[in-house]
Amino acid sequence: MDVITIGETMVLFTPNTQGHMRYASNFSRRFGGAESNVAIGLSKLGHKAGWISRVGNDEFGKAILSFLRGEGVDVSQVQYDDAAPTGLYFKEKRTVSEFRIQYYRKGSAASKMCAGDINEEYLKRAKYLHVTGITPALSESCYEAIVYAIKLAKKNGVTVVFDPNLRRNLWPEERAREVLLELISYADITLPGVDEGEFLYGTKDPIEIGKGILYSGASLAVIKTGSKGAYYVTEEKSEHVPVVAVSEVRDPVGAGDGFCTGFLSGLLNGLSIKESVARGNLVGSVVVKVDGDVEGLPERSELTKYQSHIEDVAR
Ligand code: KDG
Repeated sequence: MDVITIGETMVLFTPNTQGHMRYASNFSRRFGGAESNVAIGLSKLGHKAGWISRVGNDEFGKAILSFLRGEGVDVSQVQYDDAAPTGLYFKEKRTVSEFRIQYYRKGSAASKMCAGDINEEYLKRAKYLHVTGITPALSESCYEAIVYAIKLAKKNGVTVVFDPNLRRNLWPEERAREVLLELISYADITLPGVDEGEFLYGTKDPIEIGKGILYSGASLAVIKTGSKGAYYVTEEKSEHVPVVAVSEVRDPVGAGDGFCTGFLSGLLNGLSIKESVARGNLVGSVVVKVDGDVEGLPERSELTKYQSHIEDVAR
């Protein structure tokens, strides 16, 4: 296994029309979850990814499992929860460029995850453990599961990659800051967006954010600045890696997961940190051109095409 990740995947409904969702009568059904987005992206790029979670023992839970399985993600550690439903989320497109997210996930099956769901034998087969700040926001038992998984990873020499993925609607600010900083102190690599960095370190300067992360013990920080690319910071070096501007952003949700996918793919393929960040930038920029959280994630054969910025018509 290359990467194992833990988190909630929800059924995602997007109105087929723009404007207030109260007027929408037709919706498209998709799937979304930061961690499984990364697992799917890695699988599409030819890596082996496993996803640990719970889904409801309901039609939506079954649909999510089939979808992830179909994308080649190992779902052997996903459990059906008989007592709680699969979480849902709605992505309202208020205007061409303004999105609003509405969750229906309180008390969901995934929020019932606990440390007992983490199997050490499974986890130690991975090169990387990928976790985000969303899962600990779901419940106390999810928080405990994440801390336990990180401890097992560290004990077994599995590199811990942490994406803070701040979701303000899921928990109080103070608790979010405390937990995210705690998890950063355990992680080997942390990948915040610059706004998350500001939330945690009180500065918008990517290098200062990176230094704050290294100070808590990480060996690498990568700070995403959206259309301006990303910065990486290590003890030896810090560098800006630009991204090619995207002409039309259809859906920005999932860009960070796309970045993480490309970045981890680069590391797994033995690329340098700079080249891996560049692959992260590339995948992130491809994802936003397509509606949906995962639909734009490229296959390996498409990477070269996108690298050369070839906009073609395949016939
Ligand atoms: O990063 C994209 C995610 O935000 C989306 O897929 C849904 O996991 C999700 C969340 O909690 O917002």
